[in-house]
Amino acid sequence: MSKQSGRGRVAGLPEWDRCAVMGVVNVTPDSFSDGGRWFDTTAAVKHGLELVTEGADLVDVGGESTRPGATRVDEDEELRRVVPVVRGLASEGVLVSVDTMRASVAEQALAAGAALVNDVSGGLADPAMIPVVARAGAPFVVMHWRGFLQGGSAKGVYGDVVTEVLDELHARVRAVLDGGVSPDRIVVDPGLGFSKEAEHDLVLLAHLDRLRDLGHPLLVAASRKRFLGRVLAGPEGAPPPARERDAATAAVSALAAHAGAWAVRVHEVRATADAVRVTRAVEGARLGEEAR
Ligand code: PMM
Repeated sequence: MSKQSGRGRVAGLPEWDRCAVMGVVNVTPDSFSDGGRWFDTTAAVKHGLELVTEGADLVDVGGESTRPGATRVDEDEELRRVVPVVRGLASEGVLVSVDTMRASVAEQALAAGAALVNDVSGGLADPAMIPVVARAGAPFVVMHWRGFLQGGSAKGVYGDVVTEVLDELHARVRAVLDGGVSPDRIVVDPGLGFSKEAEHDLVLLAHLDRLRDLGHPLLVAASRKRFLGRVLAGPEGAPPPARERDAATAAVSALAAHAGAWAVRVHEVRATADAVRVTRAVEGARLGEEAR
């Protein structure tokens, strides 16, 4: 994908003429951002369908919280949470992404109708992940990840965060390609909030153009994250709770769409669906001027 060719296209998925919207369904009792309200198959499927009605192009289903300090769920429990929700949404014609670090969950979710694998570890957490994705010919989100310890640890120390994230993502993309995943099915993601402080997330957002130089469609997942709480709180204040960060999330969606992101991943879809459409309309107006 050249810089000129826009936000890029992912083989095996539809092509949108704007930044796509990925709605989040966390099927977890302990998610920091939606408090496990959808911890039930029927409620989770219903919520996913509502997100589509609100304008989600894809729905990302996850059964394991990745928040700092969260304990891992065991494999059977993750399968039990995720697979029926994937099946339920896919059977309704929803384009489903599965958010997992486990190859077994990815494999069973793909068999249940998932169209995309979203692995926050970029294939690092489970050595069987890349072979499973390659064999299935599935699109794969490769996120920047430095391991299970997050925030406050040495893993969150950077000299030049943009260059280091770029280099580390580049190395992961190489490993994924070497493992047989086709280049036109790889999506990259800076991993906002993962081993990163608020200032790192902001610098990465300021340089999405450099992340696009990796040559793969870019996913930006800022929704309700800590750095937004910090920005909204100001230097002295207390950060608002996750649920009160949706307007700030929509602002990031517009910025990311304008910077050429392929997709944004959000919990509250409606405002972001509007943001990406307004961004598209402004881009259309500019293209119209340039054509005149
Ligand atoms: N962040 C969370 C979960 N999954 N997937 C991708 N690709 N990128 C992210 O930054 C990311 C993710 C954080 O968890 P949440 O859904 O509970 O906010």
